[in-house]
Amino acid sequence: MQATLQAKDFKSDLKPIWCPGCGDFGVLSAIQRALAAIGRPPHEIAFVSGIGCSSRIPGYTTAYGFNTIHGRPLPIAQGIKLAKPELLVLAAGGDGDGFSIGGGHVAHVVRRNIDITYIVMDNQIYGLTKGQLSPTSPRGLKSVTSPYGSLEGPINPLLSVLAYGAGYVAQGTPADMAALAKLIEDGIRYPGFAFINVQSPCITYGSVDAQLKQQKAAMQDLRALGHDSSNKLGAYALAEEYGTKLYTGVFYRKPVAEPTMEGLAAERHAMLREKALPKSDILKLFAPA
Ligand SMILES: Cc1ncc(C[n+]2csc(CCOP(=O)(O)OP(=O)(O)O)c2C)c(N)n1
Ligand code: SF4
Repeated sequence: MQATLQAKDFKSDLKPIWCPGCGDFGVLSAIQRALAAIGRPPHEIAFVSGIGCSSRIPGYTTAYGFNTIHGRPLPIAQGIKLAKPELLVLAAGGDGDGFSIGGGHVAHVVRRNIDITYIVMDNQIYGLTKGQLSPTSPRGLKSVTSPYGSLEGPINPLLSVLAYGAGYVAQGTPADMAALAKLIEDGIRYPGFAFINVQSPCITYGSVDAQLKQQKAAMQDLRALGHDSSNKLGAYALAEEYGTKLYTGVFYRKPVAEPTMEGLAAERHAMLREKALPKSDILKLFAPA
């Protein structure tokens, strides 16, 4: 029998090179705790990321990791899950990775409902490339690419993923690591695509109002507010407040999960296998009439 796993079993020997105080340290610990609670050994987990400070995260775990190209963790994670449905597949990255260059992939992973848990470390800035505007930066933000304040409004990741039809949409922060670990665990247990937006502060280039101390004061737990996570319209209304209020918890959890694409694909393969010609007869298809 498998010995009980602990968070330290998911900690690799690599020392994170994030700036001291970066929110991603807390996200890493929360993921390690969640994986220990799930209890699948590291070799049964594929952890895919894009490029960015946040996307270094798989390397700091003992799971199989794939640091792909900027904006491409979701297509690669989908391919892995379809090829090896028995694996637990996680995808992670930054807000730029997920909602700017990679934004076009989100709708499609949602509509396919592939059983992947996608964690976005949303620091509202490009951290790795030294502080350019990101798609979730607030309007007016002064950055190296917007020295007089940005003219653009942010996209709303919670609202867009809800509108695409995701079955599990949550938000957390490393300011409450135990709650974040629980959200990640729930997302992994949800049988379908799960999205967790994490307000993970960039202490070097990010806004001073979004640091852990300010988050601790601002966060409001959705359950404590009486939100019923099966109420989709209620979830939309709360998600509208992205950027103004820091709601944490599950915005929406589909009460009855829909079939996953890897499940449907397995059924289709079984059906086609029944009708398939024996290998020895395949060449007969090309025989002249
Ligand atoms: C195709 C491509 N375009 C641009 C880049 C440069 N680049 C690397 S990381 C990054 C953005 C990082 O921001 P984010 O995804 O929000 O992650 P963070 O570093 O803030 O965690 C960019 C633009 C790249 N590596 N590849
Ligand atoms: S630049 Fe920002 S996001 Fe990157 S490691 Fe430093 S604090 Fe974290």
